[in-house]
Amino acid sequence: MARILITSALPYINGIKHLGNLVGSQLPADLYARYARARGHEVMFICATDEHGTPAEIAAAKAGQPVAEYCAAMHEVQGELARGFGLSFDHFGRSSSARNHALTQHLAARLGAAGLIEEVSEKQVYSHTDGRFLPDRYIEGTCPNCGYERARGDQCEECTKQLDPTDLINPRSAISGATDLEVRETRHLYLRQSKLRDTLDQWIDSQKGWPVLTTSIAKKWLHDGDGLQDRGITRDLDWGVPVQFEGAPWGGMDGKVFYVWFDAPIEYIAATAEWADALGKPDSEWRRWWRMDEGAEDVRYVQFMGKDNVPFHTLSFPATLIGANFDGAEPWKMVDYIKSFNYLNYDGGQFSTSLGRGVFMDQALALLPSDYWRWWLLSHAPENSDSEFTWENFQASVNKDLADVLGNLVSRVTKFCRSKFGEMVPEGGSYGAREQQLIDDLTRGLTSYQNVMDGMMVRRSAQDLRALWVLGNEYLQEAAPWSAFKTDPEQAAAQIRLALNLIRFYAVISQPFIPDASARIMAALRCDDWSWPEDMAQALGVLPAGHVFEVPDVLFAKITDEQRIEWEAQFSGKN
Ligand code: B3M
Ligand code: ZN
Repeated sequence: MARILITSALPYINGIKHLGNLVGSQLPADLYARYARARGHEVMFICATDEHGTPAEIAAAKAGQPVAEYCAAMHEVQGELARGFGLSFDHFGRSSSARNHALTQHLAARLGAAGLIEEVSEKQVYSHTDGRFLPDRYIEGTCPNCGYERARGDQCEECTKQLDPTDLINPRSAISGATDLEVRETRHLYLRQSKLRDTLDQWIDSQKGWPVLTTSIAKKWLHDGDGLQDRGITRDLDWGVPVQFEGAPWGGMDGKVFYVWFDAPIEYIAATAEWADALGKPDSEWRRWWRMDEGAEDVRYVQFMGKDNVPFHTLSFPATLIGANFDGAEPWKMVDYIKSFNYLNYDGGQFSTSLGRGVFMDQALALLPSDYWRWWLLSHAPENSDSEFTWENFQASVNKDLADVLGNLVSRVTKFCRSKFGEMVPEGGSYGAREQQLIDDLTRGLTSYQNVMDGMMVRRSAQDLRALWVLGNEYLQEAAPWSAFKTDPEQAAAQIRLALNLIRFYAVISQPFIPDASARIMAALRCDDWSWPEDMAQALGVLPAGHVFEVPDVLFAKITDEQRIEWEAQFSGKN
């Protein structure tokens, strides 16, 4: 048994997320968390809403609400949707929490003490039309690195380069489109990341087996051009963690807040403290996950995120933690493995919040149970390249994998048993060579499934799981208890006893992917033995002869052509 700390990138507070956001971090993180728990590991799975920065302010203004109220309400909405999708966070925190304010200020002060903070008088873009400074994302323009015309002031989505707003060519306000921008002088704190370049480089080199997508992005920003740039970590905004606080090693920073990307990853730690607070646990309980000197040496820390978030997690956040430990007094737990994802596209284009194109989390749950979406999204996760959602593909995958392969097996076996033996695991007969072969095949298949799940290979895991379901179907096809029953009812009884146990086995191993369906199967089987199969023959004997069950309702309804056509039109973003 190991201790595994899992964080998902924090969804921005400014609206309901689409399925592309979900599959890029929260959902695969949940898959891994559920699996790790099922294998008996001690897991801490943390997520939170990322609530600071201009996007929150703008969204609140649009909604006509004070920003704090807007964030509180939207946090509830996002939390409810997360529950709807079965995301099993140990805590879903808020980056605006008192814990995060305190920890962000503390770490900034430590960086100051380390000589890693510089006060810089810098030029900021002020918009006359909007009557405010325009930080980061609220300036758009052409990327100086790749020429992409809709790059944001903090990062180019196209080439992932981190930018400063004043780097943009032909800048305009993303709020109003105004181009009457003026550059004004203002003082800010900079994190001197460049001083940590060699340390970060060595740290990345010492990581074993990171995905190429992760290391290539990190290495690019360490070595390209002038190498790692110092970054402004404060902004002229009202909403956020105040830069001026009691005991701050700097003065004259009133009215400024920390940059959202400085405080957001710190919330991974703060949210764990929020978890302890919510349960009335002492600080030592969260610190044993995060402090190497207080129990975290044996923790394995895994982060999940979309590729655009990788530079912040391989460079900026590690720089904060390494810098804060300059004198060896605060050894914070650093990430051990970063699982990053490409983008999910929607039917020949991109998901678009502004155009209402694609399926958003609330809409998805209104259409179909969450397991349908979980299964499709995870089995088509954009791992090695971008992937694409189409309704045709979704329909095929739900109807074939879930309804035909798994659902049909469950229904056929339980109904047949009810009609011939009653709702009770039948006794009599014995297992022969075909059953032994099934056990051997399942043993091999399970080992492979476990290996790819351990390695967080999401698509391969879905394939392996499906292959295990197929083995059961093949067995039933060949054994054909429905015909065996006519000539040899004892034989059929043994086959059905095995098949009922097989269904329980499937519920247990499928739970990380489709938790609701698994729970329904287990409830119908009147079984609460969720123990992970260690020995296949034993796992297929958990339900003894005489054990009473019920035939479950239809597990997965097929998606009809009419539904598919209707949904295609509904979500095209054209109306
Ligand atoms: N809020 C994700 C995004 O919207 C960003 C992640 C923060 S993780 C600390 O790009
Ligand atoms: Zn670019």
